Amino acid sequence: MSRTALITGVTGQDGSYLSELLLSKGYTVHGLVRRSSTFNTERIDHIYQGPQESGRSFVLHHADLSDGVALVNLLREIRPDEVYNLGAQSHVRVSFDAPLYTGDVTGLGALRLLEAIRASGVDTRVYQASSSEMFGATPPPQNERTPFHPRSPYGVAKVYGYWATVNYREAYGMYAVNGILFNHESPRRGETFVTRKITRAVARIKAGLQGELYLGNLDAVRDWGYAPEYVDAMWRMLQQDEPTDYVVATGVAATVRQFLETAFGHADLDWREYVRHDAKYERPSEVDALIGDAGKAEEILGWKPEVRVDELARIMVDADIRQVRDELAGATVRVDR
Ligand code: NDP
Ligand code: GDR
Repeated sequence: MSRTALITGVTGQDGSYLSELLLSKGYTVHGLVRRSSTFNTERIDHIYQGPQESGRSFVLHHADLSDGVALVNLLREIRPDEVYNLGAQSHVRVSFDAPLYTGDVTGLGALRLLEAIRASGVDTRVYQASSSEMFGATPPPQNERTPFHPRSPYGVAKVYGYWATVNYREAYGMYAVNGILFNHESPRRGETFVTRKITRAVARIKAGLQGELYLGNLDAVRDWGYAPEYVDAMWRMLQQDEPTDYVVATGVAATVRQFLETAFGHADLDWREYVRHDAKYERPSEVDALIGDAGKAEEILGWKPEVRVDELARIMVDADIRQVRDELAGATVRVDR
């Protein structure tokens, strides 16, 4: 029997890769899309199936993590075997500008979904997209036993979602797990996260479309992995006999400056000629260093990362150079529906 999954945040970076993975495994995938005045399905347009098609395996629904009743109704209608909660206001800097909204969607949203599962009585497994940002000020290496010390409204909200997930597991015996994922990137990464901001700038500078790149703190250390590999870890977490929480990371550290060096170097450019500082991109409280220890995921899930930061930077630069080339050639065509 084909299995059914519900993904919140299906239009995001991870939602798009996870949809592809689950479809390739024969799942019927339902995605929660929030209403927008512009198209927000660019990352999943290539797998979109219109409402007129029969026997669809990829189905989108309008709903929102702020609407608990809609979540209950959706769960009753779909009755998924697995639920992946990837929806969030996921930008750390923005969370300082919109702290209550971030708390509502990223924190309470996780609880709304858990409570909707309980209230609907649907027997399902649930994955919560927890984050290394929860470790915040606690020094690396970080693993499942590392204490949390979040440094942003986003990190605080994710800690709330984390504990809500643990609580529903303990209180109601739900198969509910936290994937504590360290930064993971790809050509589909949002353009305002630092890696993509850099690789997109490299491509645009190379094409003569941009002269400068404004950034904040270049000393931050991150453990950057490759998103398609990380969604595979999410799926594995829901296939075990017992629910438990996992760190997912590469264990390899790099500063933003090192990422700049690799990305610009790959296009034969010297980043020092183009990068300028703007304090606007700094955070009121910064997370200095995140480096994960994913030993538990390797041991229990058999999960191991392949792509490390330098290769990741090259993959992203190459993809952005292709994209800029296509844009310049006028090849970006949106099919209306
Ligand atoms: P993205 O920002 O790319 O995607 C976030 C998704 O959440 C989008 O589909 C967005 O919709 C949706 N969303 C935003 N607000 C709401 C809302 N009110 N109701 C329903 N959906 C909403 O994030 P990623 O794909 O990078 O990350 C996926 C999840 O994993 C997030 O929860 C993130 O916080 C977490 N995470 C990410 C890490 C990373 O390095 N990428 C690391 C650790 C955790 P729209 O497209 O309309 O904006
Ligand atoms: P992060 O990712 O905050 O780790 O959260 P981001 O790419 O935004 O920042 C990484 C580091 O780069 C520094 N930085 C800048 N960041 C941005 N966005 N823009 C800049 O111009 C810039 N200049 C320097 C930041 O200060 C920071 O230290 C991501 C998100 O995907 C979260 O949702 C996820 O939970 C965590 O990763 C793990």
